[in-house]
Amino acid sequence: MTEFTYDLVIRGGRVATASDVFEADVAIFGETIAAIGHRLAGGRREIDARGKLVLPGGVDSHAHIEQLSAAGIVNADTFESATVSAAFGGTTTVIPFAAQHVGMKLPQVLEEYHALARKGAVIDYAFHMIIADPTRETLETDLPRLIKQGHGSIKIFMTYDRLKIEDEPLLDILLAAREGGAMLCAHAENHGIISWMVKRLLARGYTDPKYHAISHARVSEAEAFNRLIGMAALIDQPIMIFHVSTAEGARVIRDARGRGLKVFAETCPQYLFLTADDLDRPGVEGAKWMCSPPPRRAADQEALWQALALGDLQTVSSDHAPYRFDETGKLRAGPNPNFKQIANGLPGLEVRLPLLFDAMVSQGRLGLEKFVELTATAPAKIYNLHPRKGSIAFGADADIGIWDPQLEVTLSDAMMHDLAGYTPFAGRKLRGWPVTVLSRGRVIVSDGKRSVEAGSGRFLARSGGDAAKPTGRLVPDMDPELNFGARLL
Ligand code: DUC
Ligand code: ZN
Ligand code: ZN
Repeated sequence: MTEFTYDLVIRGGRVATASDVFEADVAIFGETIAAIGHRLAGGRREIDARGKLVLPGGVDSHAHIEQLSAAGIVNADTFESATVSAAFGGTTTVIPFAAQHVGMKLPQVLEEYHALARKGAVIDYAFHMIIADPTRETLETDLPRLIKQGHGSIKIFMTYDRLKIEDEPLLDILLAAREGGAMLCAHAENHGIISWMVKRLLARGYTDPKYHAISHARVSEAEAFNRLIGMAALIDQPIMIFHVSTAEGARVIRDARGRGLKVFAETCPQYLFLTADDLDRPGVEGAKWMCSPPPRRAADQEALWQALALGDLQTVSSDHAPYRFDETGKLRAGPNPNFKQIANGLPGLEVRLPLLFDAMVSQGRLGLEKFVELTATAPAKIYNLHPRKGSIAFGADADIGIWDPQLEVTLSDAMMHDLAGYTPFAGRKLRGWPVTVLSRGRVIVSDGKRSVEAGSGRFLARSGGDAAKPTGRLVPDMDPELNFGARLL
């Protein structure tokens, strides 16, 4: 009888991390990477990866799954469909949301989302906790306990009628995050500017989806970023600014980071590959391209690429938020809704990595190591999932995408595995595709076939980690040495 040293050996591929690319065999024992080297001993199963790239599975740190959204409806996907679609696109870790709405108790919210994920998820997951009702019970009793139980990040919205947090409670939440050691993530847009623009556009009969993009005036982003950064600096609380869409927004972040503030930020494929012109289609078809913030201009795309290159933005997430183009989703208010009646969001878990691979590796923009960094290693580090997730390293979970860098794929609605029924990127021809995907050593997708059970994904308990640690530098107003001795933190 043959004795095998490893359970699986991926042989002869080019391995990439955020810092290096090298030829090696990768051996897996159980759920983790047991060896990386040349001529490794045999595995019970072997995968010939010659001519292929062996990359860490993607970490998508911003996705709305089976979630009660700002529009008051649940996204099109289940945890099963969303995570299967993620797996087909090479993503093996996802951080969706457990969304509190006004009147809801946070522990119960968490329980419900955990139950959904336990039943459906096929890849590993953590949760960001959305806080929309910052009562004393939520902030003083529930939140500290839930953070300790492994929910190391909080999300707030500065806009949306149902969810928005005003400045004063936002300071309370920043302080609660600081005390619990959690990261504070934000959807930062100025609510007043957007509402004012919406009312005037609708009153003048500008109702088509393309006016959604106009209603989110560019200044609404930079203004909210500045205000949030100022409040976070007052509390000395690290923040993550979600879905940066404008050149001005990226500049605000660059300036804050230049001043030594712990401000992290992401953008998404829709801001790198789409523009507001994509919403300009006959009838309400443009609804399929409606998200908030909206896609902007070609010059913003360039500014965002530059911000990624410089490190001003550290990650690219999908902001997957799928709604069907029918009466259950985008057309819930009827066949001819005005833009304000249309749910915001795009499906994107499956195409995030292939779109970025094509641009960054096949077309050469920023290169393979940076692709790995932005899509896997950096989000794993920021959300304290590294070194278990986000890299190919000894002892890491064997979450791996084996990519055929030459495979050409034309994106189509029919090939998607989520339940949105369309992709806003249909028709794009991409080079490079993940042909085999492993999660904790299990092959979960291979040559277009799924081989994983619903509910086999695991919850990743995590604290806020290093990224969420305050700098320890207090602004004068908060520093007892400089504010007549008042202790406010
Ligand atoms: N905007 C959000 O704020 N969340 C989900 C998707 C979107 O477009
Ligand atoms: Zn958002
Ligand atoms: Zn979002």
